[in-house]
Amino acid sequence: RLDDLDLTFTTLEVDAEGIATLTLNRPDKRNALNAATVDELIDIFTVVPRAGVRAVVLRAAGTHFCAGLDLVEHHQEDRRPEDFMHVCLRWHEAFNKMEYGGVPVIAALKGAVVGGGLELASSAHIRVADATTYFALPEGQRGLFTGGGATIRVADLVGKARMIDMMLTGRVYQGEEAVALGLAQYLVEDSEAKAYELARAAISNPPLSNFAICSAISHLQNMSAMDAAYMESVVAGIVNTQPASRGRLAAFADKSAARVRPNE
Ligand code: 1HE
Repeated sequence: RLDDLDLTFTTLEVDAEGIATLTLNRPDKRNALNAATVDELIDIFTVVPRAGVRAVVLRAAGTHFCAGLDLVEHHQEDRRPEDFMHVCLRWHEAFNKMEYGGVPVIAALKGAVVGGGLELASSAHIRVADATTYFALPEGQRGLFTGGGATIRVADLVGKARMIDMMLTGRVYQGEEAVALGLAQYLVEDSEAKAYELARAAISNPPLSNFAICSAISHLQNMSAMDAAYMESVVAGIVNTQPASRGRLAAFADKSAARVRPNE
C-alpha cells in the first residue's frame, strides 16, 4: 500500500485524480542515486500499478534532476565486482518496474540529467525538458561504465554512435538539439507544469489502454517481429474490446466525439 511506503530520499503524493507526484528529494546531493534511493524506487513502482495511480509525474527537488550514481557512496563502499553487479541489478529492477509497469511516468527534467540520472529519465515514458536541462553520460571520465540500462534505453533514444560519442568525449546535449535527438520530447519554460498537463491528457484514456501503451510496447520491442505481431494481436484483442471503449466508439459513430484535427 502507498501509505505503508517508508521513504527517506523520495516523496510520493497522489492527488484526487490519481496523478502521483514522485519527487527525488536529495537536492543537497543533486539527487544522486544511492542504494537506498533505488530501493525506494523499487518499493514505489511495486505498489503504484496496483494502487489506483493513473499517472506519475517524476520530478526533482532543487535545480538538478539527477546526478546519477552516488559516486561518494560507491567510493566509500569500495565494492567488489559482484557487489556492484547486484547494485546494477537493483537499478534494473527499479527502472524495469517503471518502464513495464503499465502506468504512464512523465519525467519533468531540469539541470543535470547525467549518467544514472539519464538512465532513470530514459525509463520514463515521456521526458519534458526546460531551458536549464542538459544530458550527458560522464561515466567514461569517472573511469566507470553505465550500469543502469543506458546501453539499452539511451542507445534506443539517440542511437549507438551518439551514445558512444557521449561516453567517449563527454559530449553534452541540451535545448532543441536534445529534443531533435529524442532525449526529451518537449522543451518548455516550465517542465513540471507541462508534465502535469501531459499526465492529465493521459489519464483521460481508459487505464487498460494506458497499461498496454506503457507496458506492451516495451515488451513487444524485445521480441522478434513475428512474435511481436502475434502478441500485439493478443493485446489488441483484450484492449480493443474492453467495456471502457464501447461508449467512446458509440460517441464516434453518432458523431458526438471529438475529431482528430491538426494543431492550430
Ligand atoms: C554527488 C554527486 C554524485 C553531486 N554522487 N554526490 N555522475 C556524475 O559524474 C555527475 C557528478 N556530479 C556533477 O557533475 C555535479 O555535481 C552536478 C553537475 C550534478 C551538479 O553541480 P553543482 O555545481 O550544482 O554541485 P556540486 O558542488 O558538484 O555538488 C553538490 C553536492 O552534491 C556535493 O556534495 P557536498 O556534500 O560536497 O555538498 C557533491 O559531492 C554532491 N554530488 N553529484 C555523489 N553523482 C549504475 S551505473 C551509473 C553510473 C553513473 O551514473 S556515472 C555518472 C555519475
